[in-house]
Amino acid sequence: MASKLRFAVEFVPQEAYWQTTALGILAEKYGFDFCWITDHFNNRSVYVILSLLANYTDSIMIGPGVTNPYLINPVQTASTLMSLDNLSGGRAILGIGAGDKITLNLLGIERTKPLTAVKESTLIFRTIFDTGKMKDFEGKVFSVEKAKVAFEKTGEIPIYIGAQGPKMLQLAGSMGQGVLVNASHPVDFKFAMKQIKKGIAAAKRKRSDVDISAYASVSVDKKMEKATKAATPVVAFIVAGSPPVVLERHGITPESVEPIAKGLGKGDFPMAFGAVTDDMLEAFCIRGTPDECTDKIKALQKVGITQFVFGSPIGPKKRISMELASKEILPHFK
Ligand code: F42
Repeated sequence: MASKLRFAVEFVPQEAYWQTTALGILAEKYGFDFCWITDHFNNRSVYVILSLLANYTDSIMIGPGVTNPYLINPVQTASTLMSLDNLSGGRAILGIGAGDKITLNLLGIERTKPLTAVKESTLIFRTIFDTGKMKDFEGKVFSVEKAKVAFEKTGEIPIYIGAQGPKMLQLAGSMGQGVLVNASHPVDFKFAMKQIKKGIAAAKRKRSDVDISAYASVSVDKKMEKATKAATPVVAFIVAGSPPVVLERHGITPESVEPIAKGLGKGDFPMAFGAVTDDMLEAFCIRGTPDECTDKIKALQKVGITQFVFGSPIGPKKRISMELASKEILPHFK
C-alpha cells in the first residue's frame, strides 16, 4: 500500500509582503500541511516573511526551504529557528542545503566542502535544538567553542535536507527528519530513493524516520495550455541549471539545451522559452488539469514519497491553482 501523503506549498518571496502572507493564510485554509519559503539574498528576507506567517496563521508548519550554512553561521540559524518556533507556537521546520552556487559566487563565497558543511550544520542544529547548547565542537568546516541559547524551543523543529547529489541524499537519509528532493519525475525519485535508503540503512534508522518530499515544479489549471504556458519559464531555468547526468537520465541532449542557456544568458527570454520542448516539460514539472496532476502525484507516491510540495510556479495564478488543488487534487489522497 502507498504511504500516506502530506502536502506543502513553496513560495518564492518576490511579491509584496502582504501577498505572500495572504497566500500562506490561504494555503492553511486550503488544507496544506507545510509552507516552505525559499532563501536567496536577492529576494525578500525569508525570516521576515516567516515571522509574518507565524503571526497570521495557526496550524500550518512553516520554515526556510532551504537556507544554507555559508551566508549565516549554523548557530545563528539554530537560534533564529528556535525564535520562529516560539513565535509560531511550535510550528517551525528547518530546510538546509548546500546553497545555490551561482548566487553564493556573486558574493565571492566559495561553497567549500558542501556535504561536510551541511552534515556539521545538521549536527549543530540538532544539538542546540535538543539541549540548548553546543560546546567544544571541532569540525572540518565549523567549530564552536561555546554556544548557549538562553531560551527553549516550543516544538520539535524537524530538519529537512535539500538534496540532489548521491552523497547528499545519503546524508539526508542518515541524519535528516526529512529530505527535500528538487525533482518532479518518477525516474529521478527512483534514483533518489536508492540513495536515501542507503543512508537510512547505514544509520540503522527506519524508513518511517525520514519524510521524503518531492519539491516539485507544479502548474495546475483547468486548461492544459495555460498550465504549460506558466510552467515553461520555470522549466527553462531548471533545464539550464541541471547537471548533465540528470539531463541524460531524461534523454535530453546538450544540443537541445544550448539555445535555452544562450537565451537566458543574454536575457533573450523568447529564444530561451521557445526552445523548451515537451520532453523537458514532462521531465521537470507536473503540469495540467487537476486530474492529470493527480495521476502524476500518485505515480510519485508509488515510488515512495511522503510529502508533495507544490513548488513554483504552482499555476498561472497561485491563489486559483491552490484552490483547484485543494478541491480537486488533495481529496484523492485523504
Ligand atoms: N538553494 C538555495 O540557495 N535557496 C533555496 O531556497 C533552495 C531551495 C531548495 C529546495 C529543495 C532542494 O532540493 C534544493 C534547494 N536549493 C536551494 C538548492 C540547494 O541549496 C543545493 O544547491 C542543491 O540541492 C544541490 O546540492 P546537491 O545535493 O546536489 O549537493 C551538491 C553540493 C554536491 O556536489 N553533492 C555531492 C553529492 O554526491 O551529493 C557531494 C559532494 C561532496 O562529497 N563534497 C565533499 C564535501 O566534503 O563536501 C568535498 C569533495 C572535495 O573534493 O572536496
